[in-house]
Amino acid sequence: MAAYGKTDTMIVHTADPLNAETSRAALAEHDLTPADRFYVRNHGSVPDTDPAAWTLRIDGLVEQPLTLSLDDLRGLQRREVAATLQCAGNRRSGLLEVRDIPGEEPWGPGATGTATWGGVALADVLALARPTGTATHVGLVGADVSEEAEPPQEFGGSIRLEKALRDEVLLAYEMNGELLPPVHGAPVRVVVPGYIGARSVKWLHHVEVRDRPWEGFFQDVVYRLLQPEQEPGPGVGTPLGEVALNAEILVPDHDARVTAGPVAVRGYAFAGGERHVARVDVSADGGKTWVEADLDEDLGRWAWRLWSTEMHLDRGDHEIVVRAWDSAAASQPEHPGPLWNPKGYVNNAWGRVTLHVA
Ligand SMILES: Nc1nc2c(c(=O)[nH]1)N[C@H]1C(S)=C(S)[C@@H](COP(=O)(O)O)O[C@H]1N2
Ligand SMILES: [Mo]
Repeated sequence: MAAYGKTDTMIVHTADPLNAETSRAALAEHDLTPADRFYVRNHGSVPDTDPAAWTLRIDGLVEQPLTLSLDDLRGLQRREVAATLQCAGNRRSGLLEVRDIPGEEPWGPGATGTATWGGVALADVLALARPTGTATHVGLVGADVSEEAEPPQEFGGSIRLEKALRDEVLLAYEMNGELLPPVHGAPVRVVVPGYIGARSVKWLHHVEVRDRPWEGFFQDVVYRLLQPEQEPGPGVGTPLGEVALNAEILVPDHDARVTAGPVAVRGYAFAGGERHVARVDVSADGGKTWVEADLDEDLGRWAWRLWSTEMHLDRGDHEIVVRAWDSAAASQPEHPGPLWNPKGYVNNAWGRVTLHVA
């Protein structure tokens, strides 16, 4: 872990490629997740990328194909966005309790984190290349080769041109005011605020402007929502994009022992796409009655809201649940049962922890 600059409180799912999530306690400590505890989701080994030799190729449906160096990129206007990244497999463990999901890791609620990202707008780079009138999608390709893919290939994906032209979508070379760490995609990664983490391609080296979505494995086969009876295959299911409203309890930890009386409860809520978190409720009686939690400082429209409240708990075992509401007055499903899907994505059922109160 230390080799990747991570604290030893990370929960490691696989060592190579490194896949590790932040513990609930570590996630609750900061509105902006420090890089040393930010989750890592890798489909291949971290590639060697020498910043001095790095180039970014922009081609496809553009009038002016380009190759940019890191200095070229740094010469463009610097922008900064506070944005939450969240893996589509965040909280998969809740779906695994419903039914097995072979071949997928049991991520808990820590496959998410929030950082400030510094870099240039993808829109500013596209403006130099000038997409043609037939362009509708922007392909994003990383330098890591994934052996999990069929056939093995570089990690890639795409977003619609409309999203790519919005100024929140960054080619980031900084994370929380420091140089982007190698394991998070140095020298340059994409950050697509409001979208599943998979679209925020790390170790970016190629941007391909297209008239259709990316046809690589990580967009066309996986990171798609399947019906329970469907099997993954090219074009099967619905591609995932915007993150669904979700919330989780971080403190106290699941299965914690706490003292009867006032108990501080804290967690996160995140609304993807254009929506924001409007309200967070916590219940100690399975949702019969709810207490409205206090929201932490608003870090901007692309970031989660941490929240906290105090609950008075008597002795005994209690289940505490949380649900959020977004700016469209939508809330979350109570149980993960109906959400089960063969790859285990998008568990946005109520957050839950069991507490032993003595
Ligand atoms: N090149 C590349 N980019 C990638 C990935 C990857 O394996 N390779 N994983 C994606 C997934 S699934 C997620 S959730 C985020 C995780 O970003 P992080 O490791 O910086 O937290 O990166 C995305 N970008
Ligand atoms: Mo992910």
